[in-house]
This record gives sequence, structure tokens and C-alpha cells, in this order.
Amino acid sequence: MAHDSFLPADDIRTLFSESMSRMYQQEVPQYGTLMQLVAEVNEQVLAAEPALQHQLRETGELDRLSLERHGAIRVGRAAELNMLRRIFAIMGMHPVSYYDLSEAGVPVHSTAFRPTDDASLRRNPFRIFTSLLRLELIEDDALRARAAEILDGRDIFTAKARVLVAQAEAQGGLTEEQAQHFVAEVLETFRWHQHATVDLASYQALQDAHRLIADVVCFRGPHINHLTPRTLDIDTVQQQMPAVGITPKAVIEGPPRRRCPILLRQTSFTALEEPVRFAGEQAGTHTARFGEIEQRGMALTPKGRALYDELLNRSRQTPAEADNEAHQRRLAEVFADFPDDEDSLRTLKLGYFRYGLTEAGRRQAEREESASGDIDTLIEAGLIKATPIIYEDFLPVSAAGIFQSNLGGVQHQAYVQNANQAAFEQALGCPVQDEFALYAALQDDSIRQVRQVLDA
Ligand code: OOG
Ligand code: NI
Repeated sequence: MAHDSFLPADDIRTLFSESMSRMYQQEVPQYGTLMQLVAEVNEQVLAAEPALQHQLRETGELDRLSLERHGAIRVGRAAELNMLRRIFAIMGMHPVSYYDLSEAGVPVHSTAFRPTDDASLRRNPFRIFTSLLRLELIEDDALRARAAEILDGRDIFTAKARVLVAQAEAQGGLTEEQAQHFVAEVLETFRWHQHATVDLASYQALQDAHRLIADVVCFRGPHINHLTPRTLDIDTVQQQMPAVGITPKAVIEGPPRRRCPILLRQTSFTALEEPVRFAGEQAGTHTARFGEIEQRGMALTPKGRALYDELLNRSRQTPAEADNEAHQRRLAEVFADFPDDEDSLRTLKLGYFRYGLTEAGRRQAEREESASGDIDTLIEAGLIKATPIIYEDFLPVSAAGIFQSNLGGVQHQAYVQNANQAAFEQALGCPVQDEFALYAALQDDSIRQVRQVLDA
């Protein structure tokens, strides 16, 4: 079959993220309310900042502004994770980074499936933060065996989804019609199931070991547990959530508000208690699903990330602040040590930048005069400009904060056994990509391109 009769992976991802959003807004009406609030606040920001509006229009981001940027699921077995890798690959989403959450008392390790090249990120950066339960962290032998047995008895994928995945792999893509079927079948895996697969007593035993274990083990599938639209002003949305009847988690995770935003700030409304039918028709409830928002800034180099981690640790040395305003004030004080102007961030090599021609640079290139000097000289000469590369990944401390506030806020101690990237990759069926290498490649490519055009 001719290659051009296939729907591009980017378009399949968009079909998927849009279908998922529709499904989740129906399943969790509060999420629809959050989406509305986010869209309203984004409108207000754009009205107040015409320059930002102009910039977002130029970069083609205005249309998809308030739409989902990521979601998250948790699976129980290696084979489930492995199949997800194949499914997400068809949508142009590949595993980037390894996150060890056991350190924060959550018995999972994770990756983010996301587009990795510039053009695809621009089309639709939708990602799925995907966690694999670490059964070996369940201490009680009998309970661990029972959990494994329950998980072995389920298939979270439809038979048709399996057929379509095999077909996509064999053909090298899917036609539009096949892609529509594929997305509909894959969506089934993320659907909420009101009927648990176990009785109330089994649920309770798993819940007592860790709420997350019960969430992963007791249902037919790994229901999408949140979706996350992009906000232009996370502080305002956090503040306004109660007014629209939704309860925000206590604090915004990540760095404080800054002139030059770095990495990722995120917050959520706390997970809902939802009615569940257990085996034997016993009634009960389960708390897992929520809505989140995110605001992204510049990707940091390993040096910048080390400084971020150091300052974040410093801010956590005293007991947590009860409210977000106090938390943000403390963060801002500590992060005064993190340079907050683009020039310093770039020249100190704390952040990644994309280099492009200025108007003057373009004119010079047209005249076919060659320029000389290193990047800094070319910037000083006004021929090229640097713009921050946006962070596309996640932060383990923030992720742990999101997990925790949606697991009833109970803090668990760190597990003694920790990171096991090799076991994760074995389950996944391939290595995860290194996020720093991806950002460095984007930066280096942009440098190579301007140099070539300027003949510098
Ligand atoms: C995932 C929590 C992590 C984020 O945005 O950091 C996450 C989960 O609760 O399963 O989504
Ligand atoms: Ni999230």
C-alpha cells in the first residue's frame, strides 16, 4: 500500500487526544468545568497581553491553546506496558525518561510517551505519563501473589485493538478509516469501569497495602486518571478553582512564578470519590480520578537541572507550608539564587535555546555575505537570536506530589528498594530516550542551521 495513503501519526495522536478528552469530560463533569475555567483565564491573559497573543498566533499555538497537554495511566504487568509502547508508537509517541517514584513512597516506576521531534511537538505535544506497578514492593507474600493472579486474569486491550496494532506494524501505518477504528478500540482501554473485578474484602486488603495498588489491580482496565490542559496563568486558575466548585490540591508543584519560566508548574483538583460495585454486588467507593493543569517553561541543561534540584531541596528542608501563597513565597525566596533573565540562563548554560536568524541575519544571508564569529558574536552583531526551548517532560518530585494528593494525601515512606531502570526497560521492550540528549540535539541542530545559512 502506498505510504501516502496512511494518516500521519501526528493526526492519529490528535484523534486520540480529542476522543479521550470528550470521553473524560463525560465521565468526570468537574473536568469539563476545569477546562472551561482554563479557557476563560487563558482568554483574559491574551486580552491583557497582546504581545503574547501575537507570539502564540505566529507559532500556530493559538488554536490548540487550552487543549490537553498530557494524561496519565497506571498499569500492572510488563506485558501491558509493552503493548502500550506499540500502541503509542503508532501515534508517534515514544518513551522518554525514567522516573522512579518509589523514593517518594509510591510503588511504581514510569516513563512519558511523547512526540520527540520538533515538527510533531508543534503539531500536538500530547503525552501520556505511564506508570508500571512494582509488585515486588508489596511486602506481604500472599497479597503479592493474589495481586499478580488478579492481574494475570485480565486483558486490558480489546481483540480488535490487538489486530489493528499488528496490522499497523505490518503495513507501516494506518489509513484514515483504520485509524478511526484504532482510536475507538484503544479508547476502550482507558475507559472507567464502575464494576471492580474483586470483592470488597480483596479491594480493602490491597488498599491497605497502598491505595495505588488497589487502583491498579482491582479494575478491568487502567482508566485514564487525569487529563491536563495548558494554562497561561496557573496561579490564577489555582485561586479561582473554589469559585467554580472544585477543590484544588494544597500547593502548585514545581518552580515558583518567574520572569523567565523554567521546567513545569502543575496543580490539580483533588480526586473524586466515585461509586463502585464490587464482586457480589457490594457497593463502595473508589478515589482515583482528577483533573490537572500545567504551565511549561524552558528546558534546563543538566547543570540547570542540578541547580533546580538543589534549590527545591533547600525549600523542602523546613516543614511544608499549609497554603499555596506561603509555599510560593518561600519558593520565590529560595529561587532568588536561580538567574532569571534569558541572557544569563543562556550564557551560564543553565537552559537550552533554539537559535534562529533575525531580520538582519536574513538580509545578510540573502546578500550571500558570509558572517564570522562564534554564536555569541553573531548574537551581538544582531544576526541571530536565541529563544528558550520548552520543557516537554516531567518532574519526579512534582509527580509524587500529584500522586500523593490524589491518594487521600497519605504520605508513605520511601521504599528501601529503589530505581530499577533496567527492569522497567525490559518490561517496556526498549530503552527510554534521554531527555537531555533530545534537547541538546534540538539546540545543536538550530545552531548548525543558522551557521549554514550565514556561512559562518
Ligand atoms: C501520575 C502522576 C504524575 C504528572 O503530571 O506529574 C503526573 C499519576 O497520578 O498516575 O501525571
Ligand atoms: Ni499529570
